[in-house]
Amino acid sequence: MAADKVIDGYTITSDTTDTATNYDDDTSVAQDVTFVYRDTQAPTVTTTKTELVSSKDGLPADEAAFLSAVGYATTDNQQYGDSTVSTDYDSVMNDVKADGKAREVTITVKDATGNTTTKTVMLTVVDTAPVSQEADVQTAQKNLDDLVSDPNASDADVATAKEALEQAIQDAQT
Ligand SMILES: [Ca+2]
Repeated sequence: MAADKVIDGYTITSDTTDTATNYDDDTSVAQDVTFVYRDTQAPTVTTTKTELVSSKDGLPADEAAFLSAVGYATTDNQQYGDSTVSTDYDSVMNDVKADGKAREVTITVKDATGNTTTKTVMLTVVDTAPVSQEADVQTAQKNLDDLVSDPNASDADVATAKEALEQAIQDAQT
């Protein structure tokens, strides 16, 4: 049998700590069997938000704040070793701040074996310049940004707050 060959139709589930299990039905020919623990199951990654909408000033300050704001969670089957999470939030945030265009932030989770799962969250900003000092704009901006840090803010509430801010900006400019 070829090394590491997967046998179609077979799934071995083992909960044993035996060190001397005998798989040899022919005592005249020794059979050496090596068990290799190989986790092939990638982690799960979930977020409560698929899009994070914010004013430029209301963007989460760092990766940890971003992950909290989008309700990030992960699970994995592996009992030995922890999964690690990384994102490109910092660079994406800087790009979005620079030109105001929405971009995807990619969240990557890698388990201890190296299996990875990614999930993206759209990062969308509303630029309040050049009317950011107008009272109505500031009020609408605060209403939107208060929802940024709430991972359970509903899409409908965020959409309403975004539209209200865009309207306040438009009104201030005319
Ligand atoms: Ca795993």
